[in-house]
Amino acid sequence: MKKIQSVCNYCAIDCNLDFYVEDNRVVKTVPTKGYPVNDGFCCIKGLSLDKQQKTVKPNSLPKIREKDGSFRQVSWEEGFQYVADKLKELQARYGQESVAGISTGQLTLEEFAIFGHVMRNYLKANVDGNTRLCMATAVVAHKQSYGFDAPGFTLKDLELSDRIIFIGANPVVAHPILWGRVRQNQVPDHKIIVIDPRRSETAMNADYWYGLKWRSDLILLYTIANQLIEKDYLDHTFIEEHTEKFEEFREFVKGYTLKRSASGTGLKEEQILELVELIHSGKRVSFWWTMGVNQGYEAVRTAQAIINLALMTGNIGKPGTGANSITGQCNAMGSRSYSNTAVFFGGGDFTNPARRKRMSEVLGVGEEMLAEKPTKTYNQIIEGINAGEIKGLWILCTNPRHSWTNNETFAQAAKKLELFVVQDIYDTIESAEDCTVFFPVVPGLKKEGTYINLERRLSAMRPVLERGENEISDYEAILGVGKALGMGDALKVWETPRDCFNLMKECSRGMPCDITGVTWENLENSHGIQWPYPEGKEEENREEQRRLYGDGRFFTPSGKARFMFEEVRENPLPTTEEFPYVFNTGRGSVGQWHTQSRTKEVRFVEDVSVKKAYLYMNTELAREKGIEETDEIRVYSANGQNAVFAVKVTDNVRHDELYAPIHYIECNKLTPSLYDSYSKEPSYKATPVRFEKC
Ligand SMILES: Nc1nc2c(c(=O)[nH]1)N[C@H]1C(S)=C(S)[C@@H](COP(=O)(O)OP(=O)(O)OC[C@H]3O[C@@H](n4cnc5c(=O)[nH]c(N)nc54)[C@H](O)[C@@H]3O)O[C@H]1N2
Ligand SMILES: Nc1nc2c(c(=O)[nH]1)N[C@H]1C(S)=C(S)[C@@H](COP(=O)(O)OP(=O)(O)OC[C@H]3O[C@@H](n4cnc5c(=O)[nH]c(N)nc54)[C@H](O)[C@@H]3O)O[C@H]1N2
Ligand code: SF4
Ligand SMILES: [Mo]
Repeated sequence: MKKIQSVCNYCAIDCNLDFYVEDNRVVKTVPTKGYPVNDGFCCIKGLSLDKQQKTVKPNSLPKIREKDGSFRQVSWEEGFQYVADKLKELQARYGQESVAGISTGQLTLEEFAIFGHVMRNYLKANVDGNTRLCMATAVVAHKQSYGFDAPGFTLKDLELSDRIIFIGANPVVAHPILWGRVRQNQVPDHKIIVIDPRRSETAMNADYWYGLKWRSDLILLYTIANQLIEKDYLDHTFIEEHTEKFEEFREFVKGYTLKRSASGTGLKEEQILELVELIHSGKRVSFWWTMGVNQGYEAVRTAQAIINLALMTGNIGKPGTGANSITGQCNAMGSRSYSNTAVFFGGGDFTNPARRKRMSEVLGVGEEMLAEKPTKTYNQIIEGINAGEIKGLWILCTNPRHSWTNNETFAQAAKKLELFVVQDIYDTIESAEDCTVFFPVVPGLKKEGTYINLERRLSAMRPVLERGENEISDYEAILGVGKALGMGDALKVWETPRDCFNLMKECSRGMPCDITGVTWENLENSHGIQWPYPEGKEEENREEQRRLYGDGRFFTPSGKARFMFEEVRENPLPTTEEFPYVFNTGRGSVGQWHTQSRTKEVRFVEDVSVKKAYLYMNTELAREKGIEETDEIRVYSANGQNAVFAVKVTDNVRHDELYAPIHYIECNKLTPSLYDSYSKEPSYKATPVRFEKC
């Protein structure tokens, strides 16, 4: 029996697991003991990684759609050539930007890096990722406030904090191992505080729950700031030495009175004051936010309003503190720095001359081959397809027909494409229905590469199972198309994931996310390595759980963090008489993952999961409307669509709210085409709707 340590490629915790393998079968999965992230624990998804056996059938080959709609199976070489020729043909006919890609935060760092090289550098196409649906807000907030997309915390901070404040985050369901770390907190009199309109599973387990009105966090956070200033609950030294624009901020928040906040949030003035005192009485206050913040129309400013609170109270860079954005997908952090979409590999703007020069040296290509501007955003890509400007799309490791907001717009787009390549481990996903080419690739258990978790920790994915005939990885599929495109020398240093990793290391040299001290070999069977980890400074960075900003220096030109703020906007999509309820969406259970392509194969998850779309309705509302548990209702959205859901009755949602898990395609039929102004992340969590009993 062999033992192989690898990483779970579901959520951003990146638990490490020991797989015991016999006859090319996993016989036992044991969470790695001593691994600083999950030390001997993991959730049901990690334990069932080997249950995805129906993925790529042995001998699977690419499929190309014929004129009559049927599929023809072809060799990999033919598949690569077909896609390469078609991409070039479309660009020749309709222009360079007529082809696009949608990448992911769930592949290895090397896979989306090579995708960025082929698609963005060589073809000059637009490539966005599903991280736009998830982390784009945090990225923009970090860049503006700190000067670089660098979340500073380490998971250990959860154990050291005496005020753990979750804002729009439900780790009991979405990040169970992170919640486990909260449970290990031994600080006397520590308090867990949850801000969420819904009485989420985390709220149920907290000491304090603030059930504010949806989309009212910004008013609340500015009011808290104003109260902290009025009461002089500030860290003056930190503000003075390490921040910019505080005086403007002080003036700005004066308008955010308790009265205004109470009416805007629906909380009582005493509750807001209680929260202010909780923050002030904490010695190590940490704020943690996730999708309840990121997915809104003024999301970047909301995230920054959290950062502002940490800055003004000096709760940053010290143990147990921070304004900490929790990442969703296993390699979202990797894709943020190494996918070549918003910034160069390793960070830095596409227009920065010094960075361009350095990139061209490292990659061994002329500067003219490098991407020149950030990509068009996800919504622009889908709109571009529907407008007839984009004719070719290649998606990998994401299922937008289900997960994209207002998802019927994706269905329309898919039908318009002349080339639609879907690369996935299942050909049964909804997005593959209208594809013109399907590339079947192997799942994580059969490949190698690097992942970066939410606390900037790199970990090694190593092949657990051997591959069968014709089975290839995402990396090889992308490389294959690149070669068929005739990239020649531009790919010569990209032959294997290991080559790519070494390139990415060089790209990171001197950047905040410097990983030049990490080697492929040292990462294997290791405890993971957090960035930064520069060459020559390994000894200095020996500590296993490190945080940033301990010296109060940020990545802005002045080295100071910026207070970022803007007046609260009127809700562009408010409830109305016609659509009086708010449709909130999010994770449903620990066992279910997003669009369920993977987790529906796991027997013990599937056995206990609801088979059809459902939503939660408040007990009182159900009674008023004569609706009982399991009744079906038709929900009509302000986006013009409607869908049927079974009802679960609960006291944990507001009277004016319906909460739908995202694991059913009906959910995003109803969400709107509304985005944050800066990050372009969809506003998934508050759609005005009405309903009727079926
Ligand atoms: N089991 C499981 N785990 C997962 C995933 C999964 O699919 N399944 N997905 C992973 C991914 S990619 C991500 S991004 C994370 C997401 O992790 P989370 O963000 O924690 O999960 P969500 O359920 O999307 O949303 C969190 C909470 O935001 C609240 N919310 C809605 N509107 C508002 C608001 O206006 N203000 C506030 N303060 N809160 C609001 C919702 O009620 C919900 O409880 O989970 C990761 N983990
Ligand atoms: N209403 C609403 N919608 C949401 C959200 C919400 O909170 N509310 N959350 C959003 C968020 S945060 C996210 S992250 C997105 C997630 O949305 P998606 O990324 O679309 O969801 P997944 O189901 O994770 O899709 C991953 C796909 O990759 C495939 N796959 C798995 N492993 C591999 C591999 O090794 N190679 C390849 N090529 N394919 C593989 C899986 O089969 C699956 O089809 O959903 C977003 N949508
Ligand atoms: S899904 Fe997340 S918490 Fe669960 S085992 Fe995987 S990495 Fe760990
Ligand atoms: Mo996500």
